[in-house]
Amino acid sequence: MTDGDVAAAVIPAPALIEAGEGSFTLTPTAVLSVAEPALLPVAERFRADLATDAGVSLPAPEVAPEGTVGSIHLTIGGVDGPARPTRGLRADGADPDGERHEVVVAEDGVRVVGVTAEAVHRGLTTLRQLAAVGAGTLERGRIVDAPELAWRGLSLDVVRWFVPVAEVERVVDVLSLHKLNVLHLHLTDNEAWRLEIDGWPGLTEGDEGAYTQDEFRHLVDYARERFVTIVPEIDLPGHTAAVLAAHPELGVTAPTEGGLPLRVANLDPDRPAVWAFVEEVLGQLAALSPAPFVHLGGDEAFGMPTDQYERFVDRAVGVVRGLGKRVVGWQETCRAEVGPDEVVQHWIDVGALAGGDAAGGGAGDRLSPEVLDLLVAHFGDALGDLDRIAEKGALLLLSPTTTFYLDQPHGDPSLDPAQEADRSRLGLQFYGGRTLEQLLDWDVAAAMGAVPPERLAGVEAALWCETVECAEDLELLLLPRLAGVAELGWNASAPAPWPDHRWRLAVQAPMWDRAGWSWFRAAGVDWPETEPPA
Ligand code: TNX
Repeated sequence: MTDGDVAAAVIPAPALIEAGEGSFTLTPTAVLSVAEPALLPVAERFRADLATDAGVSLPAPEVAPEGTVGSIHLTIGGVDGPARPTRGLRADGADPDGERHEVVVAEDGVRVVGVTAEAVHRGLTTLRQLAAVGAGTLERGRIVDAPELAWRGLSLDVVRWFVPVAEVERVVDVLSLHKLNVLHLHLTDNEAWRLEIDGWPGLTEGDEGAYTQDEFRHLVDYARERFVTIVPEIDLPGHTAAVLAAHPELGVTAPTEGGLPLRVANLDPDRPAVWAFVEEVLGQLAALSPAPFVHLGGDEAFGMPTDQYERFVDRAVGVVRGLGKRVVGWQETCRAEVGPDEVVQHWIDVGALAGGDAAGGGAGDRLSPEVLDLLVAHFGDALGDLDRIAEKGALLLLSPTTTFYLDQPHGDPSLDPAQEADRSRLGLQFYGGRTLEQLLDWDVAAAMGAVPPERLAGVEAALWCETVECAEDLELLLLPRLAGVAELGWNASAPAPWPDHRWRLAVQAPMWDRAGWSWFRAAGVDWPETEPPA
């Protein structure tokens, strides 16, 4: 099968595609059947999605006895191949090899087999995309697929712009459509605190929004139904100006240095009241969130003496462990006592910051020497962090800015003049632009430095919302780049080449329109109709 065939029009690109002859058309009289009741919710989800994606209404799913195969039949069972096993860490603690599935489109119907209910859902996601592209008609053939990396996520800043619950749901929908499986919610920062904590009303008072604990539970359930795990982050000990505004006795704030937005706002580990606060917050969060991981932040504790920072992180890690959870922390936490149980999220591209890289150019070109000195002084330590992670045997989550930061401005011009105006406003201009093609140009092995392959948890994109003012802004930064991120996680060692990905984006775009998402019409892709690459 060539990439010109409709069966290949799937993002991320499947591991194995075998073409058949002819096609099968989904009609309202098709029977949607499941081999066991556990698959009914998965089938219901598919039915609802398909109505939006392809305008096809299937009847309600039914449990069919062994041997009675409906037009679309779903089973949990063994799947042979592709040879590559999924590696990495699951954010929900499940077996990494639980997403393997097979989709067979034959003359008389469709069969989806997955090793778990989640794997069946991933196969049905392939089917959604194919049905949307073919307007309900599926090319015959067989797809066998599994992701290369187990943790494939998005870190979403809900602080700088308060992302309403309904918009978080839409982000989950976009993640699920691209087979991404983690939504990391950055819930607290200098500007605000976005989760209500019982007994601490001052944290959220006066802000334009915060999630109630019930809303948080709702989001966890909404995401779980779409096989996305929510990992919550409380950013400590830096980035805590919102805490210190309400409770100045807990730490130290200082004016911004050198005209840079490097805010000093740190909780002080040597004040006993800090630990009453941290234990209460993390205790409530651990009770609220079913995920085995809690993200402790740990980034950019500007102005905090190193020994104090390490003391803080060590004790906070102990608090999380004591609550029966495991820790994720931003890169800087690898300088404290993290070990094989902890996940360290690597983000600082020192090379790109100071000198620039071949593809994107560096921030160094756009900063004054004084400012650059300040940054290099703070971020200089970052050069040794991959070695520290390797030495300590911690797990590595890859989010290097140059590839995974979706708050970089779009590097491509837009075909839509209104979006071309948005482009100069959206994303931090500091970074320079990144094109869709540059995004795909990534070497996972190089990004890991000395960390051995078996310690790689996975990848996460990050969307920081300093420049976001509405849902449309957020979606314009997200799409279509998130589709590229999905490609890098699913096929980390061998992502689809740009001409293939570019074609897939173009054929998928009408589906985004049907869902009502805003997306960036990057020049260089032939939206929305295109000829397959030669
Ligand atoms: C650094 S990345 C931050 C965020 C900013 C971001 C802007 C990280 C762990 N911290 O607070 O929003 O840069 O790209």
